[in-house]
Amino acid sequence: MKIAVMGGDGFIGWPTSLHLSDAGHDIHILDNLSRRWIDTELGVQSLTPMDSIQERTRIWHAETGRRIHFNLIDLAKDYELLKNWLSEHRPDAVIHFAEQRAAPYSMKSDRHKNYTVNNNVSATHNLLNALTELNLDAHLIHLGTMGVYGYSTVGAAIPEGYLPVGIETAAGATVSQEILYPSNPGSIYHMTKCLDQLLFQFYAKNDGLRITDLHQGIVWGTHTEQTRRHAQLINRFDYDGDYGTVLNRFLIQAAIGYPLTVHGTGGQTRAFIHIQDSVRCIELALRNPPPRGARVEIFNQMTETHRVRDLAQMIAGISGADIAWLPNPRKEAAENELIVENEKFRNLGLEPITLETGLLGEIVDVAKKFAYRVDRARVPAISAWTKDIAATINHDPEGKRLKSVS
Ligand code: USQ
Repeated sequence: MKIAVMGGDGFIGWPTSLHLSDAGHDIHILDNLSRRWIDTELGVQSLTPMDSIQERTRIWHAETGRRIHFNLIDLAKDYELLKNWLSEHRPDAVIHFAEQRAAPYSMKSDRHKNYTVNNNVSATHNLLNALTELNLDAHLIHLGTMGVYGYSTVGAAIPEGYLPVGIETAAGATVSQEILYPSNPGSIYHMTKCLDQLLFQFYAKNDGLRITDLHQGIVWGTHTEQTRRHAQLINRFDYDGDYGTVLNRFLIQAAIGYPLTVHGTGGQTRAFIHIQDSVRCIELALRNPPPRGARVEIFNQMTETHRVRDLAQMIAGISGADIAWLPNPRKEAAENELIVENEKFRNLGLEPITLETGLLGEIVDVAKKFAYRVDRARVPAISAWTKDIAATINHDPEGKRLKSVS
């Protein structure tokens, strides 16, 4: 299959490109390299040393004989370039990762809110618009988020996208329908993914586009089978307060002797998936497109749920790290339960990698190897969700803002 990977230079886009190239597909990355520019803006770098995209693809070719093509295109701004590329190449599938994906970054300032909304919504709409205009029947796979649902449950599992409801008619009868599960975003970033859902719903209905939306949990790990093959194929690995995600952050913190940064009581329960499973799920979705004219196919791309404090306590137990109970910079429920349905990927053959699988040690080893690259001052998460919360957050790095250490 000829596959366009939008955002193929990013944390999941790169291992996905390698995985699908390895499986024999013809991979074309379209990327504006914005993550690299954001690193420069924030003055942080990936824990792992990353080569340029051109160098990475050169190494992949030298290792495997397979080509991954790279095109510098900004989906949100270069509509004509995007349309011309799609028209010339007519891919069989398009995988869309080309969005700003960090909740804390999206909440940093009014400028970051504007950027995230403009970038994410325009990128998605430009893509849908171009596919429609070109009559291109490519299967579009989008990397969405579990965060579209919010995280609280009413004691029932969160279904895969659609909620069955009964609506009372004026005549007193009950009509059964399946509606998109009510959106409940917790950040500007998550809000853009909710808006994406509506764009997908419209274009599937109006133009018959074949769309799969993957509602993914928090990804942990860094290596996949292909990124392990050569030192220069290594994936990026974020540890900073904006782009680092909770479990990877805790593992890196444990490796460098930094107290584990639990926000609030750590009672937040979230869904998780290992990066190797993430790329496997994308391949499974690719093999199982919805038919033309069908509603958007939605999968919950997660394999287990955990409470933040349980993760911290588990990692502290393994590593001897301290836990820092910090004031929460986010506006989110202090405690929540989370039950999620994920039968669809399991029925397609996914055998999940779980926290017990023993890969935690591998991540700590990667972190120790590159610990010299960590700027400890960039570990705290200081992007506050509201002006009131911002006023209570002390920006002093390491320890000085800790409420208590246990
Ligand atoms: N948290 C801590 N300490 C930290 C970092 C985070 O306690 O040092 C807490 C946060 O307050 C939050 C939870 O851990 O309650 C998760 O935070 P996160 O930064 O790991 O994840 P999040 O901001 O939700 O975003 C990440 C990805 C995003 C993806 C989402 C999936 O950056 O692209 O969509 O996970 S989900 O969380 O299921 O919505």
